[in-house]
Amino acid sequence: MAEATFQCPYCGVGCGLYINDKGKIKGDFEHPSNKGDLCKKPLYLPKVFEKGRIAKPLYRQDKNEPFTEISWEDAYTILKAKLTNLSPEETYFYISGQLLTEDSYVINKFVKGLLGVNNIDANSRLCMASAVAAYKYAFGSDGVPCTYEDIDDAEAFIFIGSNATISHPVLFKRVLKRRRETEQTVIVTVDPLETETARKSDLYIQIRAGTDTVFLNSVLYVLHKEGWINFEFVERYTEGFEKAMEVARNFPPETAASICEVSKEDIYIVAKIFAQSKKLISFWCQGLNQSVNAVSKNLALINLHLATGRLNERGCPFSLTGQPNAMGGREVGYLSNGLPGYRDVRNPEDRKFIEKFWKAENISPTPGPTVTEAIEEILQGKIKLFWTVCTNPTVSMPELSKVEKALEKAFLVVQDSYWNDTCEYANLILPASQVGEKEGIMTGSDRTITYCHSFKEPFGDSKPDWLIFTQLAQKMGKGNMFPYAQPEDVFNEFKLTTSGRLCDISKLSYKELPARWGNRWLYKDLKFPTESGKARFYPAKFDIAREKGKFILVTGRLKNNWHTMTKTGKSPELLKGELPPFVIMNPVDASDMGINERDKVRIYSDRGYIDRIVIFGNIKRGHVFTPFGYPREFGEPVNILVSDRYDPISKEPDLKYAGVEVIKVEDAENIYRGDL
Ligand SMILES: Nc1nc2c(c(=O)[nH]1)N[C@H]1C(S)=C(S)[C@@H](COP(=O)(O)OP(=O)(O)OC[C@H]3O[C@@H](n4cnc5c(=O)[nH]c(N)nc54)[C@H](O)[C@@H]3O)O[C@H]1N2
Ligand SMILES: Nc1nc2c(c(=O)[nH]1)N[C@H]1C(S)=C(S)[C@@H](COP(=O)(O)OP(=O)(O)OC[C@H]3O[C@@H](n4cnc5c(=O)[nH]c(N)nc54)[C@H](O)[C@@H]3O)O[C@H]1N2
Ligand code: SF4
Ligand SMILES: [Mo]
Repeated sequence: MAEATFQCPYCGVGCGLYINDKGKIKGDFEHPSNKGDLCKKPLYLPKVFEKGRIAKPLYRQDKNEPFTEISWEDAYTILKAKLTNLSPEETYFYISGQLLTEDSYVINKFVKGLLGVNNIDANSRLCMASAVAAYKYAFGSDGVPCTYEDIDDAEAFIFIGSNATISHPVLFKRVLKRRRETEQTVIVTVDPLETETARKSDLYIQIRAGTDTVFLNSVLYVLHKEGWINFEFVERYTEGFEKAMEVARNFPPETAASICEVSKEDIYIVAKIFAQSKKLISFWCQGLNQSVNAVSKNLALINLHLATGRLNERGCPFSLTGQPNAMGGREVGYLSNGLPGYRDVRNPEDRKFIEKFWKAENISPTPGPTVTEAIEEILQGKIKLFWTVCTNPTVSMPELSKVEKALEKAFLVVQDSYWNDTCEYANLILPASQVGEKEGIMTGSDRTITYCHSFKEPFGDSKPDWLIFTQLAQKMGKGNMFPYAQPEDVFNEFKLTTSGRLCDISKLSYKELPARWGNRWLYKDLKFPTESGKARFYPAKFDIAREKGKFILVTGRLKNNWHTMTKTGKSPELLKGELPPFVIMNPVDASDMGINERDKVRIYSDRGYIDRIVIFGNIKRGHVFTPFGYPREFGEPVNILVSDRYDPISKEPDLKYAGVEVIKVEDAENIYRGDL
């Protein structure tokens, strides 16, 4: 291995890492995001680098047949024939916030520019889409308004729907450091499960899943009632306050306390913190984003910042980005409505600019289907070819029985570094090089861009993702549109699309990284890129799915494993304590049902069932929690039980709210045998 610096390929904190020539990983002390700190996951990267990798392109025409190894040349020939014979609308590309910016840029250009169709989406649809929609609504543009430096002089931190202790560990450690240094610092966590983050907080509010919009509206209600609204800020810099208040008036603390099953006092305390602390940052993540009511949840929180003037030196609403380069994907515009430089296919000027820039005359003005809609379109026979890049949908997407049926039906291309569960459904598998073997950039949660140097030769015949699509485009006769020989060629093209935009990096070169785009405060002068130049309040209406079943199934993350475990799952050190697949139950609920700790239970609904070992924890009565990432090697994936209904604006699925029943497996088996 060669000595190198690169960005951690796991979470969105975007820590800079350093690897020495013996393969030992350390935090990069020069990197602004982590200043040498790191968590446990990347320490084991070198050990899992080669286990379970895909070495060669693999092909089978018939899914009942075994795969045969083929050459890249043959793989491109097969793909060219498919893409020529099918109409662009019959193809779909599903990509990832774990790709490098250069990868996403080239793939997005291939689909929207070369094929001329917007049939592309990323796993960010399951992750950040709601935060993107909310930021755009409130501030007129996407992008986190502040940066990590703001942690260092804030005095109040709210974590709502975020288990940052395990999901964004280095960031959370920075918050704890601030608390150690300053006595008056207060940390509040709002979550149905008493997580590690909750345990380290000063106040833990155990909310009923799905009801955050009510809780946050009630905080606004109290702010108003107590005379704590900053009217000067509201009048000068915002619009829509009255409409938001109209909704909030429906939720006095007595009403909200009974819907959310929290105490009135807790609502009051949060309002007081919003009104009186010196500087407040509210962090949120998937507990707000993955919901049928997600955009409302997000905006009900942003409303509180607008109502109390908590921006810039007084605080910030800070959406935590999950994946290491979801921010880069947003800059590139990789969702079904995006174009590079924070542009949108629906905007004629944006389209015209990119068409000219790409020399493509055919960018469609209609957003393509989102990935859940694409699954429907496969089942309806409209989409015939489905191509995944750097994502594992047969574990991570909701309503898995539908996903499996669809992927069984489509001509499926899987482009991945490791053999994952989705490979089982593929016709064609393309081996991809991973971070460490390829070069390019990633953008972390607070807009800091890092250059990832490689430190190893590509595994087997694997190729960088940007190169696979470049070579295919060249094979299809579009070498003039895709002339890239190295990642820097892609970067130099992409960066020009950002010139004069919010995410302007047009003057940056690889050599200057790490560097952040935008001011420390994105809206420093309190002028917002909305029509009126003002930030917008949102009337945050409440909605919740009506699910059958005695329990609400809440899903989330494991501490030491990453998603569907294709990498971390190869390390015994990281698996320790996280296997076998478990479910957290409230001990009172469990004892009512004669269930003990370590019992094996079956969690089921009309959608199917999964088996889990019971662990007791302080989870709200009537709720159970299980991590979502276990692949089939370890047990049934939980997304068998999760519905694909979604938020009407962001179209992000309701991944954390499924109605289920729970029964001891031995009883379930008795019932089953009885039926026989
Ligand atoms: N119920 C429930 N479901 C959820 C969630 C939840 O909280 N609850 N969370 C959702 C969220 S937020 C997310 S982000 C998704 C994540 O879901 P996925 O994106 O499906 O999860 P990963 O396991 O990260 O998949 C990444 C894949 O990329 C491969 N890979 C790694 N590096 C490279 C590379 O450089 N190139 C290529 N081509 N492949 C590479 C890995 O081997 C792996 O197969 O899951 C979502 N699903
Ligand atoms: N170790 C580790 N770290 C990761 C990842 C990983 O796989 N492993 N994945 C990364 C990615 S892609 C992402 S998106 C982030 C996700 O980071 P987080 O969002 O912090 O992680 P989750 O565990 O999915 O969900 C956070 C919390 O939301 C709570 N929750 C569920 N429903 C509700 C609700 O209705 N209201 C409220 N207030 N809370 C609710 C859950 O109980 C859970 O504790 O983590 C990133 N970091
Ligand atoms: S906090 Fe996130 S980015 Fe930093 S080392 Fe841990 S997983 Fe990697
Ligand atoms: Mo995510």
